[in-house]
Amino acid sequence: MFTPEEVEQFNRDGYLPGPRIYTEDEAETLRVRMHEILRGKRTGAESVRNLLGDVSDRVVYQIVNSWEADDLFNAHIHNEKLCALAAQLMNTDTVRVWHDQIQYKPSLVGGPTDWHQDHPYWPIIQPADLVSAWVALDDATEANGCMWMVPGSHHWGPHKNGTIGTDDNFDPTPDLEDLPEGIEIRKVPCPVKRGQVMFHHCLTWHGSPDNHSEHGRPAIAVHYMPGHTRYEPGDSHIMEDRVEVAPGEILAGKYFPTVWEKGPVAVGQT
Ligand SMILES: O=C(O)CCC(=O)C(=O)O
Repeated sequence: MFTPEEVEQFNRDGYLPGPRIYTEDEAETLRVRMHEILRGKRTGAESVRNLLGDVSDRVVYQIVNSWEADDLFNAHIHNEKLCALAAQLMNTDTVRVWHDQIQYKPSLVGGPTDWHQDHPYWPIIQPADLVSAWVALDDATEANGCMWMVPGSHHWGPHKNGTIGTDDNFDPTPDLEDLPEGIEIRKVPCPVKRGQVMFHHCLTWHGSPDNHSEHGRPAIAVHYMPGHTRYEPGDSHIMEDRVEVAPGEILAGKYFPTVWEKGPVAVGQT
C-alpha cells in the first residue's frame, strides 16, 4: 500500500509512480498479447485504431477494452495490487472499471498524445474523481514517449479540450484566460520501468510526445471508478451502448466490472 506521505503527494500533484506490478516476463507476455490483438488474432476489444487517423504518417495504436479480448488483460484489470492501490488513492471501498486503454507508440513513427485531461472525454460519468493505473509493458523513457504530467493541474477544474494545447516540441500552449490565475504550468517527465505502474487523477493535464527512438512504447491504462460513479448522460461516448442502468444511477453491470469490494473480486465474480 502507499504510505500516507505518498497519498498526500498524489493529492498534491495529481499523479504518483507506484511499484512494479509485473516481472519482466509477465510484462513481456502482456506485450505479446497486445500485438496479437493488434494483428486481429484476438478479437472482442471495443475498438482498435490509430488515434491520429489513417492519413497521418505518425501512429498511436489505441485498443479500448483489451480485457474483453483476452483473459490475461481481464486478469490485469482485476490485479489485486493495482485495485488495492487505486482504492486507496480514490478513498473508496468499491472499485469498478470504466474502461481500459492501450496506447502503443511504435518505434520511429510513434506520434504524440496531446496535452489533455481525461474526464472531459468521458461526458457520461460523474463525478470527476476517477484514477487511472498506467502500466508500462516495456520501459517507457523520455526517448520513446513516456507520459508527462503537469503537477497540481487536477486542482484547476475541468476544461474543454485544447485549453492547454500542444506545440511541435510538445510544449504546452495554455489559454491562460480560461485557467485559474497564478498557476504554474510545469511539464514533468514520468519514466516508468517495464511492469511498473503510475497513477493519475482524471483531471490532471498529461500527454506523451512522439517516439523517435528504436524502441516501441506499449502501455495500458485502466480507468478505475470509485463506488459512487454515476451514469449522467451528456455528449456521446463509445461506452454508452453498454450502459444498462438509468440516468443518475451508479454505473455498474457486466461491462463495468466490479474489481474491488472491500477486497479483491475474482474474475467472473462481477
Ligand atoms: O499512453 C499514453 O501515452 C497516454 C495515455 C493517457 O492519456 C491516459 O491513460 O489517460
